[in-house]
Amino acid sequence: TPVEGVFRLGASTPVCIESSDERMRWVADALDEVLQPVFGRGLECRFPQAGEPHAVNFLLDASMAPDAYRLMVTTERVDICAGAPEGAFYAVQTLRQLLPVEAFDGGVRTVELPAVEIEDRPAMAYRGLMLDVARHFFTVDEVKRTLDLLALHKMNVFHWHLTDDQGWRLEIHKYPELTRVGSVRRRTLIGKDPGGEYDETCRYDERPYGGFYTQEEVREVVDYAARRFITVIPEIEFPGHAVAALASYPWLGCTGEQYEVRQTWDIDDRVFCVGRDSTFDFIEGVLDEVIGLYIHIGGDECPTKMWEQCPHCRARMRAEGLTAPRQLQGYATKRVERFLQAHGRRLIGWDEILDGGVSPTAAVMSWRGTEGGIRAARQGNPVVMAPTTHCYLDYYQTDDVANEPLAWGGCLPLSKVYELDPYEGLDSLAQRCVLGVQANLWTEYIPDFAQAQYMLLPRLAAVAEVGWAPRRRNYDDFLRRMEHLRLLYGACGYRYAPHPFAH
Ligand code: TNX
Repeated sequence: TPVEGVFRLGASTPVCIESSDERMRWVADALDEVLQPVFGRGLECRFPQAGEPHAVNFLLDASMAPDAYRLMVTTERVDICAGAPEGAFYAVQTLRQLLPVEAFDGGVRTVELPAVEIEDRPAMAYRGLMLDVARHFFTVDEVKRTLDLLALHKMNVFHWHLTDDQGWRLEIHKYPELTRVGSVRRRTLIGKDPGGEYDETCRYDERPYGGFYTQEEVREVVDYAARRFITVIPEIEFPGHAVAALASYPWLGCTGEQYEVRQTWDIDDRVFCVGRDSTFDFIEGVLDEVIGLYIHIGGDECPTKMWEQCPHCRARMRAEGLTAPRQLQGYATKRVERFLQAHGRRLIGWDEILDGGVSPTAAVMSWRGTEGGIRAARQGNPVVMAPTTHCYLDYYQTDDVANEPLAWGGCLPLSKVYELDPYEGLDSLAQRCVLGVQANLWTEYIPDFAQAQYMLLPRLAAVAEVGWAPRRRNYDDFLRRMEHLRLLYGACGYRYAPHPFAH
């Protein structure tokens, strides 16, 4: 609600925080970060007092939801009241959106904030982005800038796709070959993958490509995310998308033949052997070194062809009384989930984990449309909606493909992303199982961070709003508000796709 008048925020406006919660320091840091480009420095911060005139006052009120906030800007002062530090953090992001973009040029003495009363909170608890760092690698700094983007959009989950056929990107002390061998591919296909038909017309760049994160770097990223109230969910693909791991330790595959880290992008038949116990010893050893409450174990696109021919996998089927090879995936997933649960952690996987029979506790990420998510929610499993139809930001943004950088395919304009209804097809009981929504950025055709930004923005904003306010949407109003957000993108130095703004 707009109110008459403005508040003059200056470099000497004090920030007063009445709270003993340590994490309010992170909120004050966030405010500094927002104001740094405006004043060239942050504001002076005082603990623990609030209610000061001509100040930015922070207060926590435990009767509010942790992620809820009230933001009152009057001509006298700015009062931010939140249920917990995360709510206060979201208020700071809203404050950033209230700043006039001209102010971001720096060296400004005072800026005028319009007087407003805002009451706000997210409807969905999970508002995420998945970044694939396996197909193309992104540096720690680039990952941090991605987290900054999530913070700007009040999103709170970073799903980090760390392993795939084309590269293993996470240091594991117990299995050093994973990064020594598995993090580098000999060369990379140029152009669009013909889908298995690799002949002499295929061209490769003939350059080794690699990269991985040390565990220290991962801790740095997790800490950076936590200070922005973002949870990191690492993904270790199992049992499919495994070739980089098999190239590192050939005994993990059914045939044990010499594998090579993949240089092309289609689905590979060569997956983890789930007949041998040594495979489970391996994955448990890996997961022991992976941090996080939720562990994503992938589970997508896992062909059963090798299992059908493997004596160990066939013996496993007999021993477990399984009647179809696909059930081996259910067996493997449940076995890994038991291990995670015994260590106080929870499993999340792509919707294929439903096909082999899923435990009632596993969380399901629905990507092949929303059907898997609907099925899972109806049987009471926690669900995240990330369907290709609305959430695949690696797809083209217009149908003018010739004038766009090479992308996976499909056409997913901003308006379509915005249309996602994460509750469609679910009664109110099942709706409660839907934790939230997620955008996915697969990077087969996204070689660098500039292009990643171009694919993310502005479509990430649409996913963010679906998660924040799934029941209160109006595309024209969204587009109108995007005009300001795009200026903010520019002022923050982000690259974005211009299509939705070309009138
Ligand atoms: C399917 S989505 C995949 C990925 C690809 C993506 C391309 C999912 C769980 N698996 O391996 O990168 O399509 O859009």
